[in-house]
Amino acid sequence: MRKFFAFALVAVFLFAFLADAPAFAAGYKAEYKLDIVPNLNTGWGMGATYFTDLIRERSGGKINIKVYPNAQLSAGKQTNAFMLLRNGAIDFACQSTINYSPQIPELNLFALPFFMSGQPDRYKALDAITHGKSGELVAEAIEAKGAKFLCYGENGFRELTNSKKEIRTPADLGGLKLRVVGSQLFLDTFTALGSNPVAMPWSDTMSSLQQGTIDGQENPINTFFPVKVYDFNKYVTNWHYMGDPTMFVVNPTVWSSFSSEDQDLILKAAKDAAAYQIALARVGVDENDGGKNLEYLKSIGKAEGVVSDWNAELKKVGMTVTDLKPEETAQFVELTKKVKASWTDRIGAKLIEQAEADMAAAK
Ligand code: X2X
Repeated sequence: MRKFFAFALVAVFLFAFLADAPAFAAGYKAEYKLDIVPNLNTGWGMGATYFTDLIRERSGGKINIKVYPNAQLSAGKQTNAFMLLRNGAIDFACQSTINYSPQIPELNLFALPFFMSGQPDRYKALDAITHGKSGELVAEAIEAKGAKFLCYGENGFRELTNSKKEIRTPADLGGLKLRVVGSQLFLDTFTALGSNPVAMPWSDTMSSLQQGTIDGQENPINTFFPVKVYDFNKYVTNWHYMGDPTMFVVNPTVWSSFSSEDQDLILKAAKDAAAYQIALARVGVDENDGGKNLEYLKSIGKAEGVVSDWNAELKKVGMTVTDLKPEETAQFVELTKKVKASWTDRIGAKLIEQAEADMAAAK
């Protein structure tokens, strides 16, 4: 009889443990929240969704993350999102360095005008930073402020659109009202170029373009195309003035709640999703990629519907596409030199020098 009770007791415990295994094992949440700024059909959104899909699949359904697009988790206030990640209102994020830059000044490095595109190959230059010592220094700065950093992804190089005229030189920008992200460096850059910048959340941009309260905006093509900027802006200038990487990050308390096997799984998924997001950001716009981004997307079964020539696509929807001559770009570079000088102390002279050394070594 005693034996029977002992056996029954063990059986009951075992059943309770197995039935409740995922939650019991580690006290995981039923669902985690992941923050992104644009909508789900942008490269940024597709990369973030792939991250959560890989984690769900590879954890056998144990770790579920929901992507919240359109800055819903920060009620549209995208430049406050870092505070929400830090205090745990947001568990995960795939965020642009621009949106966290008000709290983490080192992140302004990437937004220094013509910093990477001044190099012979802008993509090599960006990779040299994100894979180099300077990228590590930036990641340390992020962690010091209270986020677990996983890896860099990519929004893309940012191009300029407007409703008024073709932009070839700074003189063409005179007085144009351009929407920029709520970051001082952007206001400084666009003021230095002679335009009239207006800081505004991305979530308000499309309606402001429609109403004509602003004339233009700047974003990577695969972020502005899916929201049909071309309905209001007929001119696009490919000036590549800054490369905008994303960061896959986690709230540190959430991160430490995961077992070390699950941490490995999440980190690996972030790297795989970042590779996908980076390929989406580059395919059809990197004129020197020799087809390798499309090949990569094919290799992971994700090439369907991918645009392999963005300039052709932009023309198809009625946009006038302007690629700048070197002497035209040089005029923008000249006018923004003082912006770099005035931001050096805030970003850190050592960090900028390290980034320059990383880019030079990769040439
Ligand atoms: O607000 C923008 O321009 C966007 C969507 O690119 C960012 O979140 C930085």
